Formats: sequence, structure tokens, C-alpha cells
Amino acid sequence: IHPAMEATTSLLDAAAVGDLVLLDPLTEESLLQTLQERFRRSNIYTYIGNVVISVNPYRSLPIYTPETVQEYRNCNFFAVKPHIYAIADDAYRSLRDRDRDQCILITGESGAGKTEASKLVMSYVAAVCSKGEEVDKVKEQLLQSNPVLEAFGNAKTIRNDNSSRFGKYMDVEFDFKGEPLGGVISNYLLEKSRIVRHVKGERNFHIFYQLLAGGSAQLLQQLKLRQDCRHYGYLNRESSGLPGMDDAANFRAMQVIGFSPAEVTALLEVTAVVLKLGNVQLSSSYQASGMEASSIAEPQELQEICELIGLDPAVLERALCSRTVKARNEMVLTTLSVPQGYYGRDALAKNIYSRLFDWLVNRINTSIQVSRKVMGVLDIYGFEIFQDNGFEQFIINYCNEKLQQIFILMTLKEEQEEYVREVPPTHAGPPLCCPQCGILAMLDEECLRPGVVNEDTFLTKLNQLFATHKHYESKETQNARRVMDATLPSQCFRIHHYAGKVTYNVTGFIEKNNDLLFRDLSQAMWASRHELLRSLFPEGDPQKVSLKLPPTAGFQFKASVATLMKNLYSKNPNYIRCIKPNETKTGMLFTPELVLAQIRYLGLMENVRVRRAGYAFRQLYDSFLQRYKMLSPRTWPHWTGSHREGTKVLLEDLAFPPEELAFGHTKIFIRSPRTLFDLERRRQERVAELATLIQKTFRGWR
Ligand code: AD9
Ligand code: MG
Repeated sequence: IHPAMEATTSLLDAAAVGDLVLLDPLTEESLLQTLQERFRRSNIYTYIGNVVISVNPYRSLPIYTPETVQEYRNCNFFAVKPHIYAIADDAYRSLRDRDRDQCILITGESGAGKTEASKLVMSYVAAVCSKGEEVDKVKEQLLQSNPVLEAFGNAKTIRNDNSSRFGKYMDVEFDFKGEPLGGVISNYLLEKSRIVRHVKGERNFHIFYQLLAGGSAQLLQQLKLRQDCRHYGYLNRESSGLPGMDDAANFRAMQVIGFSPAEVTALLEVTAVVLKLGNVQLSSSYQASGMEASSIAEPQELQEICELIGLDPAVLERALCSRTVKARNEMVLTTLSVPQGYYGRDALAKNIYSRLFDWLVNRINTSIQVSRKVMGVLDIYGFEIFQDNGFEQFIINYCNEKLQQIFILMTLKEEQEEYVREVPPTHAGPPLCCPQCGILAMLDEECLRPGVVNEDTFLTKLNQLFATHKHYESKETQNARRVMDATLPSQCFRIHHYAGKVTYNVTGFIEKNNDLLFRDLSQAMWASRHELLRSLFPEGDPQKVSLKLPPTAGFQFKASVATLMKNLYSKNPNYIRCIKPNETKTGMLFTPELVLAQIRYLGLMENVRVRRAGYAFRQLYDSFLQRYKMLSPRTWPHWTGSHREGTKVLLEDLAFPPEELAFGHTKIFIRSPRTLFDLERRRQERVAELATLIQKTFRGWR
């Protein structure tokens, strides 16, 4: 049997169809069962038309070999088993041959397999496009950027040992022949609060552990670091190693393509500075005036930091322990209390790190940037619901909500474009309306308000603004609606996201949105002789003192998400929807309730319905004819006319009801799965007949 036949048979296997569009009957239950049955057979990929659903196997499967790559190269989407390579191939070919910019949108909750999927797509494209010295260099640079960015931008969370703590969108650029020329990476809001604090059982960013575990004795000495993680306040003081993750080996294998040795050193120096800042301890003393003041408790760490960055320790000490404020048109130096001092220290560490991360992305970009046809791959942090959700979760979930909206909008747009008949919009439901934009705007307003700002007034204002919003809840709106609910504490609000209800604690919202760094600290950094560090704090230049407040974290994020959405909307979308099968990261374990929840919020049922609202099945005329031509004596064994004509003749002879079929320009559309199954059944019978015939003929020869 030709592999293509086997694959289509698997697509049509009634117990586990490869394309959910062919599910009959279509119910949530049958959808779930199909995914489960396929998963059991290690078929982790399933289609809804050209959307790929991927269920995380949590173990390595032998399905990403060079042979598999060859199998999917130039494949016909319907002729091979569902695979992420098929979508990558389809996108790549549309880009090369039809000159349409592509984007690949990967969504799913934390730990569902988005980052792995994005790497698979990239490596597939790298493998199939042509070879040559120049091209290989570009490919290598594109692929090599991954480990570095993951080291600095990923961390262990409760839900995922290698969780992306930043959003990443990468445009890969191709020339007219389809050879990669370079790329541009955009990064979205790194979760920098992790630098100074993380939940028990999680870790800080991988790079710190990797550096300590994998750096040579000489390097650590140069960076003035100790090997033991437990020495560092910002790192997990308990065990730090992760099963299945070799920090030391990862560090040694990491190559920063295109960086000079001096740049790598500078990068690691600044990383070390962040780690060491966490060990700078403050103690309190009282001044003659009776004011509380803070001072450096133990000068060693501060001294070493300053040696690393070429700064007078007195300057840093002053910036950490005091602050210049404007009083009656005069600048005066005031002392900071110990908590204020620590606040400043942590803000500095977070700022250094997140700016370093931006620098890293930009630096990688300068070595890979050009501009032609593009294929974008979006791998963002997944939807998160924790016990305790703060500003970070709010931002992450906002982004996911936007992506879901664009998914719905784009699926509709695409369906309408492809079908002869319009798809009634009621099938997908209106795009979700979520109060998040309004919340961010309100937060900015609060942050800009002069005088004392606090989270209570912020929450009160939200309660007024969303008093009647059906996706918003808080203690106050519940009281007004006479709802008794002990699970909603008073300093929280709850949003009904497409993916579920999330309760956010407003504590820390204002501080994190303001992202305030005392000017004295940025000026101190600018005064250092460390070129890289200095370049991260341009606003520290006393010549450039601006009175304008810097944009808030929320504002910047909203703006960058809006740009991203516009960018995605202008491209031809390809979707990979990732599903997490269990909560314990266990290989091949499928927990139906968990998957069902994801089926619901990924809107997979809707997706199938939209796809089926017109015609369930579509295929290019030539491949369709190739597969079924044996069913009519007029087309078998040879048809000499056009593929479209041949398909018409063939289907005429099979006498299907005309409303079941539509003849497009390049494709045949078939309305219901039943017709397709019928067609397939007849084909199998005919194949068996032909096989017997051939056998007989052979026997006759003998
Ligand atoms: V998050 O939103 O960044 O927290 P992701 O990116 O969705 O999340 P990730 O790709 O990091 O999840 O996958 C989590 C883990 O699942 C990986 O570290 C692998 O151990 C495992 N995984 C995911 N996809 C595959 C796969 N196709 N084959 C084998 C996989 N293992
Ligand atoms: Mg990820």
C-alpha cells in the first residue's frame, strides 16, 4: 500500500478520525474520545481542517527523524498522517510559491507544548529549505538563538519545568527562492518580578543556575561568584537542580552566535551583578535628627559589584540608601528607610535584568536582520491560573485572550474567503468582550494620579466601572447582586476569561505597573565604567533629565500586543493548538476532565462547526482524482482532460446528490463526512477487487 493511502485511511478511521471535521456524530464526548484514542495510539496530532491540535506526550516520540521530514516534504496535507510538519510544510510552500506572508500561531496553556512546537516548526523549515554556506549560517543563527533566550527568559514554574516567562514572536525572512535570509525577534514583557521573588517550588531564570553549575572555576572567580546556589538570596534556597535538566551541560553547550568574547563576558558580568545585588543587605540606623536611615550592612558584596562594573562604591551606596527629591524647587537628599532601600535594590535588579534581556534580543536581531518575505512564529506564555494570581498573570492572560479573539476573527475571515457560500457568523459567536483593556486603562489613571495612590481606591473604581459587566466580579459587585461567595477575598477581583475564571489579587498592581526606579539608581548605573551596563540606563545621563514619566508597564504591554495583533492579521494564519493531557508531566497519561476543559476553552467544537458549516472536506482536484479515479470506468485507468473535469465526470458517475458537492477553482468541496466515508468505502472495495484481479492475472502468468 502506498503510504498516502494508509494515511488517508487513518484520517478516516472511524474510531479515531485524523480530522475532527469528519467526526460523526459531532459531540463534545466524541471529540474527547477521539483525541484520547489517538493519544493512546501515540498519534498526538489531529486536524480540524488545516488547524493542528497537538496533545503533549511528555515523552520523546520517534516522529521527528530526518526520514519523517522527507516524508512531509512537499506532501499533500491530506495524504499523510496529521503532523506538525505538515502545517509547517504547507506554510512554507504557500510562502515560497504563492508569495503570501505566513504566521504560525501557537496557543495553549502553560506546559501544553507551545515552545516545543515552535522549535519543531523552525527546525522543519530549516531542514527543507535549500542548502549552501550562506544559508546554513543563517539557519544556524536562527536556531542557535533558542538556547540563549531560553536560558535568560525561561524558568521552572509549578506548571512547567521550562516555562517561557516572556512572549516571543519571530519573523523568519526568506528570499524569492524560499531561502532564509535572516529574522527578527520581538519579545514581550519578561516576568521580571521573578528576579527578586519566586514561589516555593519554582526557580529563578535558568541562566543563574546554569552559570553557577556550568561555569569554570576561573570564570566564576572572574565574576566573583560562588558555586553554591544556596549562597544567593535571589535563588531558591532549597534544592535547585531539576530532574531531566542538566544545568551545567546546558551552560557549556550554549553558544551565543555572532557575539564577541568580550560581549559574552559583559553579558555574564551583568548577570552576576543582578545575582549579587540580591545579597546586598541593609541595616537600619537612626540619624541625629531621629530619622530612620539605612546603611549597607556588610560592604563586601557591594564592593565586589562595584569592581565588576567599574563604579565608586560610595556612589552605589549613596544611591541605595538615599534618594534625591524635589522640595520647594530645590533638590534635597533624603535618607531611605530599610524597606524603601530594599525596594530600590530590587527595582534595580529587576531593571538591570529585563533591560539586559531586551539588549540580548536586539543584539541577536542585529546579527540576523534583513527584510523580504516573512514567516512569523508566535510562541507566547500560556494561559495561567494559580492559587494566587497577580499583575503578571493578568498581563499573560490578557495576551492569551487577545490571541483567542484573533483566532476567532481570522478563522471566520479565512472560511469566508475560501467558501463559495458565506459562513453565518453566529456559528463562532461574537468575539469575546473582556474588561481587561478597561482595567489597564484604569490602572494607568491611578498610577498617574498625584497624591497617595493605593490599591483600595483602584479596586473601588473598578467596581464602579464594571458594576454591571458580566465578566467581572468582586466582593462588592457580588454583594450588590446578593451573591454569597466565600472564595472571593475582598482585595481581589475575578474575571471570566474565555479559558476560565481567574481571581486576581490587586496587591502589587500599582507598584508593578509603575515599575518605578529611583533616578539616583539609574544615574549611578550610568556612572559606571561598564559599557554594556551603562548603555542599559540611558536615562541616567544627568544631561537628559526628563520630567515626563516613563510609560507604565501595562501601557507598553498593551501597545506591543496591539502591534503584534496587527502584524498577525496581515498574514496568512496557520494554527497549532496545544493541549496539556495531565497535571503531573507524566508520559502518555491522558486525564479526560483536564482535556475536556481545554477542548472547551480552545473552542474546538466551535472550530469544527465553523469548518463544517460550509463543506467538511476540501481537496485539490489532482490529488482527489488520483485517489478516486478507479471508481469510474471513464476516469480509470487514465484521464486525459483537466483534473477539474475529471473530478466532475467521476462524481457524476457515482451519483452523489448535487447539494453534497461544490466545485471550486482549484478544489472540490464535499459537504458531509458521510459522503466522504461512503466514497472511501467504495474505494476500499474497489482496491480489494483490483488486488484480486491482479493476483489472478499473476497466477495466470505462472
Ligand atoms: V509555557 O506557557 O512556556 O509555561 P509551553 O511552552 O506550552 O508552556 P513547553 O513547550 O515548554 O510548554 O512543553 C513543556 C514540556 O512538555 C517540555 O519541556 C517537554 O518535556 C514536553 N513536551 C512538549 N511537547 C513535546 C513533544 N512534542 N514531544 C515530547 C514534549 N515532549
Ligand atoms: Mg513556552
